[in-house]
Amino acid sequence: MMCRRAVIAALSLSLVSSVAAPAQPDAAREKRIQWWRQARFGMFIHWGLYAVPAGEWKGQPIAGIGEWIMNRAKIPVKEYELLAGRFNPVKFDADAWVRVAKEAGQQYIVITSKHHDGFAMFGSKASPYNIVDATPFKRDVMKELSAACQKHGVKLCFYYSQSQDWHHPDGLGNTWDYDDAKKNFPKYLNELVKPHVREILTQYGPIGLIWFDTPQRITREQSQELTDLVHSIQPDALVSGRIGNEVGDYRSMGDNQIPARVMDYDWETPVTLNDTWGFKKDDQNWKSTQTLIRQLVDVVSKNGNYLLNVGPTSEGVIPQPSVDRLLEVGKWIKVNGAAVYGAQPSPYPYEFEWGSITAKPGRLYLHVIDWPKRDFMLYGLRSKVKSAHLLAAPGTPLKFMQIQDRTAKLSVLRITLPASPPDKDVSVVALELDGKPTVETGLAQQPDGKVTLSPIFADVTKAPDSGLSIDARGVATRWFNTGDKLSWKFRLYRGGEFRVVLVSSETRGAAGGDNWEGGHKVTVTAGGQSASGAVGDGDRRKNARNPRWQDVYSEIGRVKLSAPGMVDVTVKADSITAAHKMGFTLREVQLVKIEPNIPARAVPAKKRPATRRPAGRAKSGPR
Ligand code: JFZ
Repeated sequence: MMCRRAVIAALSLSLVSSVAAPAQPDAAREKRIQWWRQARFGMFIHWGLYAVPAGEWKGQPIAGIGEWIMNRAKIPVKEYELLAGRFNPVKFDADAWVRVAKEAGQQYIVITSKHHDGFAMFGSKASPYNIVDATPFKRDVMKELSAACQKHGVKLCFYYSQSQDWHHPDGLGNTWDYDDAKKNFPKYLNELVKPHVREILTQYGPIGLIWFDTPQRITREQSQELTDLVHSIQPDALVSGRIGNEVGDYRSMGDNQIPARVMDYDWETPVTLNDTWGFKKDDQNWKSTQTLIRQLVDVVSKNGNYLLNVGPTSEGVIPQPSVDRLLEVGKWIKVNGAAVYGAQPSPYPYEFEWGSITAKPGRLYLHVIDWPKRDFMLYGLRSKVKSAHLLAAPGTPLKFMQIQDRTAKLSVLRITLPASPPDKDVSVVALELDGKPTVETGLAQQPDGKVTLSPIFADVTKAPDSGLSIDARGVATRWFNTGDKLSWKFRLYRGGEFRVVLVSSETRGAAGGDNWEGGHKVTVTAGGQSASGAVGDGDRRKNARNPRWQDVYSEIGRVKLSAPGMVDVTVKADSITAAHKMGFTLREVQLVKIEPNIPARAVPAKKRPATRRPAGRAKSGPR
């Protein structure tokens, strides 16, 4: 029997490869994806029979995500079916749900029409195992949601589990009731999936997209057939990347995964507000509002959409902590929405520690999270800035200057900001430019002196039998081989002495579990000098962009670099500990300048005219 960890690893691997290939680039797709690119922010709703047990079975808490309880507790079909008789969401109010999404600024709703448990949350003729025929509630909640969505101008979309169906004898995933070897998967596709897909596309008006999931062993022909079926009924409906076999209209990242760079294709990340999709009564591990806004702008800055989940209760209520956070995000969006809706990715391919950048024609938006103590500085912007203001204070222009440093071949934008940020979470500076944003796109040192090198930008040299791969987050994983090597080139603007810091990362989502190992000896060579040391676990920090993962910082030495110019960096492991089969996991290499680039006094003090110095106070130091 495979242990659970291995199952999860296998699942994520298969999905990552299934979503990594190009989506179809045809004209029909270009047309149907326009609204989605404009929308940028959606609400995911996981709602089904699993909300009844809410994470507990026969008095026992069941570990893992709530909607997987049937699988995790190996609940027989006959027993699980009884939950339908107890599903009576008397407090369900479609209009109230859609109003929450609307207030939060979410432009589309993706709701589970059928999850892996096989229960249809819509009225269906294809099978009686559905909310209208099998529950005391008897209402077609999707009809009500469709009406509310049309009223409020929110796009309705459906999640549909096309491969896993733990209820149908020929669907995938249920091995405790049905013999996997005897399954007739095409029969299940023909008898249930296609009729279901036809129903959800004909009974509820225009549908924004169908969010297929976990393709598993669906073939390319089968994925294509379902995609064609969707487009034949509603040509404007998108198909998610998780239809499998690269036939979707856009790609899905792994759950809660945000890549470390701007992607040149359309993608979406589904994100949980706590640690489950379907409601679990004991899960109170809520993300902070700041994390949510930070992730939203980070995703948009990298060319993606942010699909944020709620898991309503079996009574039909969205948990209050979810509503509270969504409404706070909505307040932020009311002020800053111009930097999100229809926004294009950052012209810089890489991340900034202080926040994120989004763009529009003739505009850049700086989403500042770490409010600077002094001036805000940005390197590498070539476009001329015409004006700057905070979105929170549209009538108040900000002072700024743009200078060219000839020796460093460097353009510096310096903006004078108020002492405290207008928003406690994320404050947005809008820059009006003299045209389309143009920047130096190469990896470069930042104004704080630091250089950050992500494996996602590295040249990878692999030993012949290496399994090294860069995961969807940009973390180098499966690094077991001392013959593997990553290398980068970056532009150094200001030289000096640098700490060499390795940022290692947890490899699996489960916080605090067995998901990291250290003890490796690693050598970094930068500008011809080397630093070697061990990856230890002394300095653990939650990742600022995704607190789900902890990062482990190890300073392994120092190097001196002289500027300006291009610097080569390589990283190699001299020995790797792999007792727990994780090995060396590298999120980034940092070169941290000991003296920051910004002098203590950013703007030189003006020479005061001698005549105005108060008499009798000879307090000034040496001139
Ligand atoms: C799938 C479902 O199994 C889950 O219940 C939920 O609906 C979620 C949104 O999608 O779970 C996944 C899918 C992909 C990955 C991990 C979990 N992945 O790529 O890492």
